[in-house]
Amino acid sequence: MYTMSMGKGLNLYPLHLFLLLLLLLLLVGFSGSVDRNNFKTCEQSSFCKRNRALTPGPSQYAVSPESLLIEDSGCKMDVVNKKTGVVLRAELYTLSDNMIRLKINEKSPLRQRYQVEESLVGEPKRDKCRVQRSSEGVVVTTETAEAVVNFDPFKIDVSINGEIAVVLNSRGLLNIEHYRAKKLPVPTETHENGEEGEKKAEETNGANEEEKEEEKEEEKAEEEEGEKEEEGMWEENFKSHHDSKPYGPSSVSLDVSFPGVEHVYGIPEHADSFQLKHTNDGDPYRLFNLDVFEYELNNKMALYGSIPVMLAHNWSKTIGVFWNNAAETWIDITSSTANQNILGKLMAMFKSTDEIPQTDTHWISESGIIDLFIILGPRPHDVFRQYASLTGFPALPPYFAVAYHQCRWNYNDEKDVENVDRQLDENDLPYDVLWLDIEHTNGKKYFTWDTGKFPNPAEMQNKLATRGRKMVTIIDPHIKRESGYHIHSEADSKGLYVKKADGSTYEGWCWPGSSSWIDFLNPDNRKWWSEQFTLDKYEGSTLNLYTWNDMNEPSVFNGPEITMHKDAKHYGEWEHRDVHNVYGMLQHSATYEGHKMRSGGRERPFVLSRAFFAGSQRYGAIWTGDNMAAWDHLRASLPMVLSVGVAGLPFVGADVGGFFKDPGQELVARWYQAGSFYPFFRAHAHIDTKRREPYLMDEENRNVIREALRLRYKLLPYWYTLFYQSHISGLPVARPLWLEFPRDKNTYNIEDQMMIGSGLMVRPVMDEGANYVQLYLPGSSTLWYDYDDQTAHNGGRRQHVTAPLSKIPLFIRGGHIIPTKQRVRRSSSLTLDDPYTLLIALDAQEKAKGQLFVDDGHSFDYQNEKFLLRDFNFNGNVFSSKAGNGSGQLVTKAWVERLVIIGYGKKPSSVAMKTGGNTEELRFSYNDNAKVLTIGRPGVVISTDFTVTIN
Ligand code: MIG
Repeated sequence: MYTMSMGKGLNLYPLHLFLLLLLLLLLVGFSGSVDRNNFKTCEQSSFCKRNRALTPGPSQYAVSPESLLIEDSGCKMDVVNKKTGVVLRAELYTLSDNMIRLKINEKSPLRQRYQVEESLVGEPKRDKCRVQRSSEGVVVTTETAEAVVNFDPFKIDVSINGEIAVVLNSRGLLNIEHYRAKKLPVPTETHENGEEGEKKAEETNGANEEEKEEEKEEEKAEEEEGEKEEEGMWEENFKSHHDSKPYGPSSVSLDVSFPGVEHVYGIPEHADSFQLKHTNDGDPYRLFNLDVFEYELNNKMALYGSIPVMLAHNWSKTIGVFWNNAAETWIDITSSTANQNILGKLMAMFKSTDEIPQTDTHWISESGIIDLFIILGPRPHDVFRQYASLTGFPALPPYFAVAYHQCRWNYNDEKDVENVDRQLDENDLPYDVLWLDIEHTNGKKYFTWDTGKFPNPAEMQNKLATRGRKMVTIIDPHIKRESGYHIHSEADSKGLYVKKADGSTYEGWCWPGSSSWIDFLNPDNRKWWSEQFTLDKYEGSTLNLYTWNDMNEPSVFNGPEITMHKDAKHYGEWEHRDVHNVYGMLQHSATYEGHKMRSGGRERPFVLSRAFFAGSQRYGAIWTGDNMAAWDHLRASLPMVLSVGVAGLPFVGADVGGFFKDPGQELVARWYQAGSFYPFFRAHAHIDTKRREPYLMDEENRNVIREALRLRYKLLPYWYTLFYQSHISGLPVARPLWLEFPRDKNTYNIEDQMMIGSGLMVRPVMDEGANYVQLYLPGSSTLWYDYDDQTAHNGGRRQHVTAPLSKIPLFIRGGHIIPTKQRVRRSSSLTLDDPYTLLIALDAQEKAKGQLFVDDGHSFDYQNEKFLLRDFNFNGNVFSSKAGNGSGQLVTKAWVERLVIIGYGKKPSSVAMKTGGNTEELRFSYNDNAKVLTIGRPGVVISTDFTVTIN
């Protein structure tokens, strides 16, 4: 990736070019896969090393009882480190809808600690509770939840409905490295220090002789108590990079245990299994947004995005924890057996009553405060709603964004764009969006065009728009430092850039050469950024042009770990260290606001970001970055998509086809089949790869891809409805099986199958040469129908499915109604008025339910009730379509073409439709083998209430 685009539009001086080449060689190495040496291990990150070295045992922290302050919604108390005397302030609040928030900060820190607000939609709503002193501590109770605080040692047990769910600090790993004054080496000539020296000495421990003696003694005492200064506390080096750490050590850490839980999920982003693994045999999971070249699979190394959310699931409940901290974070996971005495209630659930499993986690962040949300469910659906109430419900994407995206680094010029567009059409391959990567710009100056290649960008967009199509351009956060580049001139003169530790402008290398980075932490800067998207400012843009924010970890080619120096300074004097993991989300949010702004708040944005954090779901989609055209990367995409989804961000996908390297045709075809079930469905490829647009495949593979695309397009009404449901419920769109079958233990470690909403289950073929799959049909009382031939299967068992190249193993869940549009056109917006076919899959009781959301597909008008929410219901022999709860009004021509009732037992004698006062006979056909009843042409507009009775 780094080696290739050299010379393509990089205007560099020879010396710079030489240096950059050298750097790139260093970065890439010769290995052709991730260079682990570029990234820190826990051992190389001093705060991680120090905290990981803590030994479990009773906590050295205790609450001072007289400090307890009782409030309506919780309590506050001082927590004292018994060894050092440092005093912390803990606040424990109950929040509405079954959540508890624990904040721990230093009581009077030398320097303020960063408190992350960017992730939250507002101050979380507190709930009233009962707070009572007990002999051991204090008990906070709501109707459903209870937090028992033990004063000495400090420890908190949280339970839901009488069942213990989360235990904090039971292993005594709470640790706050308080801000302290730096100890100067004992000066030899105290009084001859310059003014500065004296000042500093005063600030630390005083400068006179007596105090010096005291100081020495204190030091000695501290050392004995394990408070001695270690290497890496006051400065740290990594490879050739220096971190000046002017404020010294500042880490926070806490252990969080889940009694009765063996399965934990979440904390994306890692190229690893969906079910989280133990970390005893290597490093902890790391959360630190990084641009990792050729990332490795089965690895807990950090990647582009971070969501510090973990779900703990077992047969009886699902619990979430959200560690609201934006600094570099490491998470250890181990297991143990729980103390049976406190867990009496849990015992019954486990067969052998002697051993209760427990998952222990340890969270370590470099700076900031402990701000922990305990999300008490107890059902999976509750957890998603609760988490979204804190960090925001996912944005409702425009309809086109849910369709298929055609991307490549790069489509070279207007001719190329026209050609790709035409060939897709000629081959009957539907698509909605064509993407332009960095080469479309003039010298990697975002918001500009290479006018040689793109002389008429607006015209190009307008042409595509005649077929309902959109375009996307890439806009990265690094700004080329070139005089005369309007974005740079303004940013520079207005002081919008991130600063270095010494206050000067931060500079680094990225695609354009020497660059600076917009400081998105400053709300004014974000507003300025948003304004750059208005049509008059962004030349050559139209309302059909959308945005891709790449490299926003941020990626800095010559920075430590390819990112920004931690001692760089942001708005409010915060160090980059404090805010690293929210940086990318803030660019995402400012771009999102820019899209809103350019249409006067009418049109819904579409922005893809590579970096993300808790809250990114409010701004659009993310993708899993630079994967590889290899079968194992195809397989890895499912657990990655699921992990991001369960962390509250539903709009996610992986590069279809694989970014690096050239895939064989079978891999491309199978990847399209899997990708057509990613919530975000985009093909993408590295600039050095051969062209691989679907029309370039041989006939067999081309047909397979066409069918996968057509299936996505037919199912768009269902997908779009799922995104709407996600928008109001926080639920992911692509779901792990256990989310739908929380009590089916066989589902807990399945990661090669996904539920799409609650009605479809897919198990893509992801092995070379495979012509069958083994899959699990969950739910012992659930009926499943093969999507292609409607054969019925009982759940609660494994199933062999024959899967030649043309087959995607896909099942409809009995009891669910799937709205589809069977006519596929060139792009999704051309299908607006097309009729619906409802797939009605019956459960064992011959019942089924479903929903459909319809609006204009692009504006915010749905917020003014301009939308339809249809409730579909089938009960024995009557189907009904009614306005659902909260449905508004929408004028639409789209009508109902067909009802397909799957699993219907016998041929009927007649079928009648009733709408208003009218009754009318409907045509039907019945397939006795497949047990499918197809009812033709109800013909009513979708907004009409009607019933169909089968006799
Ligand atoms: O350092 O813009 O992940 O999708 O094609 C590489 C060029 C920069 C990385 C993105 C990739 C994109 C590429 N970018």
